[in-house]
Amino acid sequence: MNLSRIQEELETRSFGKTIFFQQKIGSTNEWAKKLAKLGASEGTVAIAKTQTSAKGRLCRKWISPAGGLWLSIILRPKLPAKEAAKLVFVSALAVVETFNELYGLRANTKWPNDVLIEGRKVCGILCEMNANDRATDFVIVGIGINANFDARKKLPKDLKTDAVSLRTALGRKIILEELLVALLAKFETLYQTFLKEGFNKILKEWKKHAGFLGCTVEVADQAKKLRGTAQDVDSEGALVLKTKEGTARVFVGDMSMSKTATS
Ligand code: BT5
Repeated sequence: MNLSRIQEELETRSFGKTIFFQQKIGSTNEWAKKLAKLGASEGTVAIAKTQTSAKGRLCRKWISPAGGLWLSIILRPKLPAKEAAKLVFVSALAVVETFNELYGLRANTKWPNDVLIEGRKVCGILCEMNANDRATDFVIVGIGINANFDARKKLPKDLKTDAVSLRTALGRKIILEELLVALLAKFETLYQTFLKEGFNKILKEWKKHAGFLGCTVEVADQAKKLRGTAQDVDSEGALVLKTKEGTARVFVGDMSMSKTATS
């Protein structure tokens, strides 16, 4: 990772003005949390070439071989926790728009925290925060992008059909520095829009890329599984599901496309 090239090319106000880089780290989110607690300013980025214990939601493993873009950004929005949680949508939209503008790729947002290319996961996002009902101290936005490796070779067997990398999708290697610069610029712009104009503007754009709306899906949280038609994602970020029993709003869970249609 050529940090001086990144600093030269970045035209952001705060995103990426300070970048910490390590060849190998446990998790960039954990690292960024420590930096935030030590007072790191908004926009500070922690990047690693590989991660040895990277996390997804619910402490699931995130596989992070060399060639990926594994980063965490520290944000300090003046928002209560409920609003700050919507940053996962802002970041997913930033990833999708960056892919489109840099590579002409059409990627999709998938509720709540994924970016897919042709139904396969190319990016996962993990937002963690130190916040309460009234205020947020910091949010760590962790973004993992499968970039310059062959997902079929570098990821475990069970992920081979569900995951994809940019290299495979584009048929060529990409320049990681170029991707990072474009992503930070896009994310900062959308973050400002979110703070100034509110969530609905972001959500409207996010939904334009949401390939699952109108489809039959299954949503599992820790307690139960629901099946129905994904009707909408509402202004709270909840998935609105039309089930046989009526309409359900789901705030947390894993969504998958159903193999069989609803009756
Ligand atoms: C996520 O969780 O998708 C959030 C992933 C966030 C990773 C970034 S990398 C930088 C930062 N530092 C961290 O420690 N984390 C963040 P979730 O929706 O729970 O999905 C996790 C699931 O995705 C796993 O259980 C696997 O099934 C699958 N998975 C793991 N590694 C993958 C990969 N490289 N590509 C595609 N899918 C993967």
